Amino acid sequence: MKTWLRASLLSTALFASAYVAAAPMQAAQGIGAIKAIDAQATTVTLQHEAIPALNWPGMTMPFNLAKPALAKGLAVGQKVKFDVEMDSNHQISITAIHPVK
Ligand SMILES: [Cu+2]
Repeated sequence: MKTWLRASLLSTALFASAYVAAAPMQAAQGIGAIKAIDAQATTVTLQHEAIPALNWPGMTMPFNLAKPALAKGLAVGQKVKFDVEMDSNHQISITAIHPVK
């Protein structure tokens, strides 16, 4: 009984760590247009094109900025290229964003 319990706990732990390993941070690149930048520069709203790496269609949505400094030099109406990261909790943030012609 004791051995069975230990084996069972061990396999549960192995399963849990395998699950975490199977859901690593996902990174992807996108292209979009800036629709809004909030006053604290914590989010930008982008009308983005499809992002196949994340299985996303094109849409307009707000993104968290990894840090407010990323909003420096950005303005509503600009076309931008951006990097997003999705962590294991499916929290998405922009880690880089630059205007493009
Ligand atoms: Cu989206």
